[in-house]
Amino acid sequence: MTQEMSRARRLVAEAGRVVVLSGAGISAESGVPTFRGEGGLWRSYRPEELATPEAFARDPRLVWEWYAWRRELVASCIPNAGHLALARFALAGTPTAIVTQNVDGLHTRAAEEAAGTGDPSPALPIEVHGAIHRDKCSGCDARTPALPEVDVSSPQALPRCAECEGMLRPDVVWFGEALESEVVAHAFRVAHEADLCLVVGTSAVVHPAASVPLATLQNGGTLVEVNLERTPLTGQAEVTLLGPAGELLPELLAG
Ligand code: BJW
Ligand code: ZN
Repeated sequence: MTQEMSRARRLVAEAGRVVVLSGAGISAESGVPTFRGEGGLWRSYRPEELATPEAFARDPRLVWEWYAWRRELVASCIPNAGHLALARFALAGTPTAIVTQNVDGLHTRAAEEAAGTGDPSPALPIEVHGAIHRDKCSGCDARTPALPEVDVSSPQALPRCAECEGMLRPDVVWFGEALESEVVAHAFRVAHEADLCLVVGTSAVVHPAASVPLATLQNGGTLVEVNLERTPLTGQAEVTLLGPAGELLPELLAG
């Protein structure tokens, strides 16, 4: 075991309350592409073409096509050893909150798998950027489970709300949109209460999510980071473990 890993394990063991901030990197080993960097989702699509309300207003068919592709991709993926290690840790005793920027639902599936027939709720994530498996009406904001299939053959065929006929869209947070105020307040509250923030697989450039670890720091807590590379938070982390989350998290969190 490396010295860094021993130090990080000691910080975890001594923590009274833990908050986790996860990003796309934790799901990379499940086969979900990340957003930025090598093989990132947006290498072939510019974010402003797809993940903004303006893009949806301009070309809803293109945006739906991208999300339909991602829904199908995510449905074929399963939680990896990193998701499961976090879920088992959250269920094991130390009060832990998992804040995720991911919309893929893999933390939830890991919580259910780890809990078996027990209660998964201590390991259920706070999803600050929404969920890809839900739709939201752009007219009345009603949320519904995602339709099994979206007909993207023409703008006229795109799904509409059963209540108000408004355009349905994926229930995710696009650039320039406000995060749900209660959800974001919950994320900052648990980060403020934690004495250790474990930051996993995020480039830490998208705000306000990237500021969640700062709430732990401001209250005297410490950061441990797990990533393939350094990020804007690395300078403030007590320990940065460089490597794949699916390998490092089981070693870090095993009792
Ligand atoms: C591994 C690994 C392995 C790989 N193991 N590691 C302050 C300063 C500057 C700008 C702003 C600011 N505050 C707000 C803004 C504007 C903007 C913003 O942050 N812009 C910056 C990019 C400059 N923020 C917003 O617009 C937000 N809204 C807002 O602020 O509203 C204000 C408002 C108030 C009132 C009224 C109206 C408005 C909204 C942000 C929404 C972000 N949405 C997306 C899309 C979600 C839907 C979808 O999935 O389609 O969220 S963008 C995308 O980025 C997605 C992600 O959740 C998010 C973060 O990405 P993440 O997870 O970090 O992924 P990557 O790819 O960047 O990084 C992966 C990392 O993993 C890398 O570091 C790898 O090394 C690592 N890795 N494999 C371990 N195996
Ligand atoms: Zn509606």
